Amino acid sequence: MRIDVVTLFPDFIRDSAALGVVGRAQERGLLAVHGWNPRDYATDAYRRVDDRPFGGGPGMVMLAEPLSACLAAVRAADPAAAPVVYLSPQGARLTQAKVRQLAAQPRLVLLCGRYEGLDERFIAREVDEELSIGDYVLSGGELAAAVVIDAVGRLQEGALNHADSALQDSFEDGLLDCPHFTRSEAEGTGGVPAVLMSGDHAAIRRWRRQQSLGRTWLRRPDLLARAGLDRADRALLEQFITQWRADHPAGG
Ligand code: 9WO
Repeated sequence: MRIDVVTLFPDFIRDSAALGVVGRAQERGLLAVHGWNPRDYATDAYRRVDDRPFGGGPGMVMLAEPLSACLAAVRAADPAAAPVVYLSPQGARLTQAKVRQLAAQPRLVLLCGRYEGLDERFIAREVDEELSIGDYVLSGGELAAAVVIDAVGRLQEGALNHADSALQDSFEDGLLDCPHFTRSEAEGTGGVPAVLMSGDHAAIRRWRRQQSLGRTWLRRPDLLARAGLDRADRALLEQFITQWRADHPAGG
């Protein structure tokens, strides 16, 4: 997969996409991330990429012309069609389902705004989809683009080693992850659930599933409503809830 990012800070995008699993995906030739600076496509002597907003008020708006010229160069670099995504707080919320959909594309173009954002006419003309990573305001779209690149990049076939297979991910089945434990010199095995040291792999699988269900019930009941649990899941969750209520008496 090829991801092109239109940004005033291409170095940040390149640097963040060079780390960890996503960096390894690039080294393996599974993913190519390219940064493009609209400033390189500004035509005036000052290489302006922004101007004052119509209607007045504080701040600046990114000019359509350098963005259009930059995007034309991005499109000319590869013949494959690419959806154009603008990262902004006004977008639809990014979900794991949307990440999977984007990860299946051969190409993707991400637009990063700065200042107060992009000229609306450029958005209307060129943007296929506006996406938000959460309900907060950043100083620009780059961190959001880095999030998309990370989430999409790690899903490229062959990017993950067996150990961190995407099938084991929190959210792949609509539930939160179970707790994890490893060796501690200072604490020994204190506080580690006994089942994890039992060697009974069926029991361990059941415990982990129950913890996923229970934690989703406690922390994200909104997810649970849409998870579609079978009889076995419902029984595990009921048992978790009974235990939790016994451990947390009301008013105690
Ligand atoms: C800045 C600003 C300043 C004064 C009054 C209103 C204002 N709005 C903004 C603003 O929304 N700036 C954005 C900064 C313009 C587009 C790029 N920026 C951005 C993207 N901030 N946060 C994101 C973002 C992207 C995806 N998901 C979450 C947040």
